[in-house]
Amino acid sequence: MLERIARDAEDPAIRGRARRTLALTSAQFAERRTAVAGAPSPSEDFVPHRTINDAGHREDLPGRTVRAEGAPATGDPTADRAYDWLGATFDFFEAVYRRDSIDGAGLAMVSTVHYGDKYDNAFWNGEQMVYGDGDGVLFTDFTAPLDVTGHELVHGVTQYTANLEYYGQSGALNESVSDVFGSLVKQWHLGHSADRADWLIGQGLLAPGVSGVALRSMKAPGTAYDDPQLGKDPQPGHMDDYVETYRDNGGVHINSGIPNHAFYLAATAIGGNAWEKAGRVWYETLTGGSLATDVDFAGFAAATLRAATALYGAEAVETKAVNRAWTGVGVSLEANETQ
Ligand code: ASN
Ligand code: ZN
Repeated sequence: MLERIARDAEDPAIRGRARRTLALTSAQFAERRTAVAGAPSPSEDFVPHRTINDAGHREDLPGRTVRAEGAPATGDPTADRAYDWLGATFDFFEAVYRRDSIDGAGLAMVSTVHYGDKYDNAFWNGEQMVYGDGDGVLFTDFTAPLDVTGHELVHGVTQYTANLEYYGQSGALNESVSDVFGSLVKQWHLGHSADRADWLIGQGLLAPGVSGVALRSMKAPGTAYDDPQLGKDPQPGHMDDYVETYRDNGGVHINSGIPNHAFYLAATAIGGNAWEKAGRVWYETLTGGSLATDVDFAGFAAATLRAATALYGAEAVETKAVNRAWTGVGVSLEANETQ
């Protein structure tokens, strides 16, 4: 993304990657446990275990606990929003995909708000969510948009499942699945079908006066903002415009526009609620265990096609929509179909 944000996020991102690697062993253990225990019966209710901490504008984690699961509202809208959005994200994964929290095994959801001084980002550090307040000039409070919380928590889901390497195309896929399910949490929460959804990530996050509508647009990558201070949204929506760069971990927040737009094309072609069919295909792809951690766009596309075929059949409209979506963003499926 932006140089400025990349700089601010550098340390936590590096720390996060190290933790992601360390967490792999426990993630595999958790998955094995889930496999042994078998799928829960549909009547079984999962319950979230949320803890909201306040860093008091320092950068020490996790900070002071201000709200534990079931406790009344704190009166701090930022802490209470973080609590509510964790709950909405938990409820989405439970209701739609029968997933019990981030790791599928009831992992406690920990968040820290008021992190740092005018900190311009939110992130998953491998263990918990962290939110800055924004500087008020470029960005407002990072707890504001539900899809930002969804995005960050899905980095946790990815860590515990496909564990996509945070570099190049697999990194852009890691970013993209966070946008896909971040957007789906919001769509589900609002009851928006694919044709009603705004397909924006971080709507409401840009400070007043910034020329833009959101951080990213899945419907029209590259159009979310164009501002003298922020620059122009650098996202491509087609392989013809793929950005080769060493910045941003090889363009993870840039080229994610391509798989983001593929998901948008698939979901809108299928119609109805995006989380039900296109979302199911992407969810099975992410969690199904068939992806290499360094999978590229073509490999991921082929995996979505296999998932769609398994779910709906080779000749189904859903499968054809997925196929056409990848073709629509210039990702070729032919070469990978036999892998
Ligand atoms: N908000 C950013 C993200 O989740 C933080 C980062 O890791 N660069 O992608
Ligand atoms: Zn991300």
